[in-house]
Amino acid sequence: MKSLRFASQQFFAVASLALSASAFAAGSHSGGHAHGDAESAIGKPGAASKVTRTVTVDMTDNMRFTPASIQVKQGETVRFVVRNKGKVKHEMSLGTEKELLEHLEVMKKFPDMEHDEPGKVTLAPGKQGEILWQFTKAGTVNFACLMPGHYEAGMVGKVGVTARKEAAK
Ligand SMILES: [Cu+2]
Repeated sequence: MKSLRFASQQFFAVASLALSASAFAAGSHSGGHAHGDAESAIGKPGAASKVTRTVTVDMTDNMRFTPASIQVKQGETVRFVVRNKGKVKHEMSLGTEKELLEHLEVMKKFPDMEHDEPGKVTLAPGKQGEILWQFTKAGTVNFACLMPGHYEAGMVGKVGVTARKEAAK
């Protein structure tokens, strides 16, 4: 019990570091715990009523996402229908490259740890899940599978977010 508690404290220490980094990047301070609905550097959890597009993403044991490159417009809310077509567990995690790498380190230390985050779905073989996400900032949002060894094997992808034309000022 003691070691488990230590492990989770470590985990949250690392996780909150990552969180405060993204809160800083977004120019806001959400006060620490949990992403909630807070907007981060990569956008925010989407509302089902605002979905403008559905993108189906397949995950396979050759460590690939299909498609691995997705183009959206700034402001768009996307429903990702994520399907694990493989025989091992996979996940799709949205994040900045920095966030994903930090997360990867945590996963290496605590491979069995699963935690719910809106920009992420972990799926057993044959399962299907969803991520609803609104891309509020132009640029690139990365995604990856952070199961041990998968990121390293190239299980990554990118969402390109095209800037919305500025309304007349
Ligand atoms: Cu994977």
